Amino acid sequence: MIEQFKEAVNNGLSTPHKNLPSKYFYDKKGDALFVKIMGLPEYYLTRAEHDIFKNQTSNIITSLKLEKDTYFELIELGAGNGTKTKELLKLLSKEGYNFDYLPVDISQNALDNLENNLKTELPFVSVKTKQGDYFEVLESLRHSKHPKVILFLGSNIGNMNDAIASIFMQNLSANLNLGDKLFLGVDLIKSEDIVLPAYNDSQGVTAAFNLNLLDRINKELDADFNRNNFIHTPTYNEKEGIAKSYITSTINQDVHIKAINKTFSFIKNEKIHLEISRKYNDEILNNIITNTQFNIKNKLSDSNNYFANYILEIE
Ligand code: AVJ
Repeated sequence: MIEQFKEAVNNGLSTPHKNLPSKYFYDKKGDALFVKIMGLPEYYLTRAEHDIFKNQTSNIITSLKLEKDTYFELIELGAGNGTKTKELLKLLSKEGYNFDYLPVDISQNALDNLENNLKTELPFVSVKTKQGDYFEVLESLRHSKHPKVILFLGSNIGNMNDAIASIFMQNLSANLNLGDKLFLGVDLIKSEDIVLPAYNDSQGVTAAFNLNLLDRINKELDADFNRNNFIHTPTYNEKEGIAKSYITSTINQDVHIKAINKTFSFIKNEKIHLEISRKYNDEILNNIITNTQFNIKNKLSDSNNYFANYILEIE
């Protein structure tokens, strides 16, 4: 883990266009900052998807073509705290559907918290947590032959560029059987005045979330980044539909990273690219699933048409 982190930081800071991968945002501090982001007035994504789960719950069940007397596995990739999913679990359980809920996460701690919460809030739902890498878990479930519904929510796919997202969809498709469904949450392409503030909030929480990666490098790789010499400078291009986050060096400076045994120089106004947040439409999603067995069957949107949950089926 630390070796991978070291290599990613070294590679990312050794290229002419410096970059650091956003997957390393999520240490303890980063997790807490992301929870704060989800509650920000500017961060519409979480509310929009929750709107769909809360106000169109039976529509979700109908679109997934679930049947009460056919057992299925409801598998959630990257389960988080389950706020949205609980709306669906509540109705499925109330209406007597026959299913297990299988939240998959890399963090056992996140799974334990979710399991305990569900035990008290939805005691009649059968929960089987699966700790591990998404594809390891899917591979292990592959031979069960029970119908599967995969939930991949929260625009988590947005952090992948299109090439990586299509490989991800190919892997997912290869681990599923005919008739299995994917319920995919994506943020929709819309104007800059709505998207950019979601990544540049007035309280500076997103700035802190990005700059926390420098603190993490300081802590884990024994470096001397001074975060006061960097600012958060996100962009959004409506035409391509991608928000990008950068941090920009405000001065000429050198940073030494002991664990890598190397000094990195930054010139004034030089940017480090940290994250992409891809926004979608039908065409982009169709491109990404080209080499898979998935087909788009349906699409549910929130009342503002900011966010969508697509239903894809293996055909
Ligand atoms: C967790 C990938 C959905 O890109 O919107 C939030 C992460 N980054 N604010 C997103 C994030 C900055 C978020 N996802």
